Amino acid sequence: MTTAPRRSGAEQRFPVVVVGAGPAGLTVGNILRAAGVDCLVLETETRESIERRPRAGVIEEWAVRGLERRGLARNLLERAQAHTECEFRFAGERYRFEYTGLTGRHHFFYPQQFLVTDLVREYADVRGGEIRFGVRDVRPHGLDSGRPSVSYVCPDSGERRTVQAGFVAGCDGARGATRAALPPGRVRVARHDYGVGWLALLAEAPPSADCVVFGMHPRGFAGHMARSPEVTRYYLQCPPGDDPENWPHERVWAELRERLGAAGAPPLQEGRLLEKRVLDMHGYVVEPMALGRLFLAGDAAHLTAPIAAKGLNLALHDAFLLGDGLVGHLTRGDDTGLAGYSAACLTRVWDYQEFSQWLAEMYHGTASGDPHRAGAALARLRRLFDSPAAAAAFAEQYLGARTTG
Ligand code: RFL
Repeated sequence: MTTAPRRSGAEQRFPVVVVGAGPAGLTVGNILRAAGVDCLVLETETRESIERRPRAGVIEEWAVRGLERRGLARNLLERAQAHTECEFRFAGERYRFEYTGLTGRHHFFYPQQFLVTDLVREYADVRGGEIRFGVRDVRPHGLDSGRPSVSYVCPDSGERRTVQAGFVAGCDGARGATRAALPPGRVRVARHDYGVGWLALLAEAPPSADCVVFGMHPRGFAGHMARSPEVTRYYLQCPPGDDPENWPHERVWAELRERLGAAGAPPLQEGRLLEKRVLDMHGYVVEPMALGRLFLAGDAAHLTAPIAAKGLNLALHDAFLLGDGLVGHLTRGDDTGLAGYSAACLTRVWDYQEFSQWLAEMYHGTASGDPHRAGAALARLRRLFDSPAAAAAFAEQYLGARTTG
């Protein structure tokens, strides 16, 4: 067991300070606690808020197995739905795509807030990890030095506190403080803008199909994804920066009916819209994902637009490697995991970024207004159903089945 002596107040010290209690940060924290490593998780939101925040729902099988191996998938395995196929709708027809038959793998559907609830309970209530919610103005210091620290404003007293850290795990998402604290010029940030927006919707309505549905339509892409028997996520392509207020209830359902309409498709089960926000589709990758004693993980290091439902999966992949690497260093003096961390993560990150671009063109080409792009997008779609080799390649990428996590 590696536990550093701790003192109170401004001089507290932890072998690892994890910034952010999302899937990445909580998974790292859980791996550290399981190995007896002391750590502190700092989170700007309240526990109630992170346990209720709806986002992802699709988890790849290798990621579920990775959680299971670390004792973190008990509820997930009991409650998640396993999906074996998806459906494409285009040119007024429905096309089922059975990916499990091609890969032997499933997708698991489990709302992200359920996973976060499981992870925070395991970390704080079972494994005895320390976590501070509601902290403000988190600032990493001395990242490049051998003695980093993190300061934050305490929600109760309003005082700034500083904790010394052996390592800082930057797991604070796309708008966090750790990536922003990287000295300019020390890392490269590669960005991609897809030039489209998605209206992300959560409807209080049961799913309208027994699998994920993708609609490619001249009016724009539409998506349908079950979240629970009572709640369904929908997406509608829209202009980037569009105002959700431009999308009243009637317009949303009329567009969904139109874009997801196909011969023999069951009618959509409509319901109250619980969430309506516009996401501009863009991505970025920070290289390398480590600087000195700071290691970035998850959305803090790379953003994958939800086009291919990969972000949560990548966050878990990073967290497995970072957690294991920190445990190796802190308990056995083995630096291999930390030394290879960035390169090992980035292989999968770039693979998924490329797949997102490929998929984005197939989803959005039809509505691009450019007949050449529209024709090519349709050819890309048809190939999935004409060519076993193309279908197998798609299934492998869609399931993240090529590399193991
Ligand atoms: P998170 O989940 O954003 O967690 C970061 C945590 O850090 C906190 N925080 C800070 N804490 C301390 N100090 C600061 N300065 C802080 N700033 C922020 C935040 O409050 C938060 O608790 O990042 P993480 O852990 O890297 O996890 C990434 C995933 O959340 C994300 O990639 C996915 O949600 C993306 N995504 C999907 N991914 C999938 O794999 N499958 C999907 O089906 C899927 N669907 C989606 C998605 C993302 C969506 N949105 C909202 C962008 C659907 C949507 C609509």
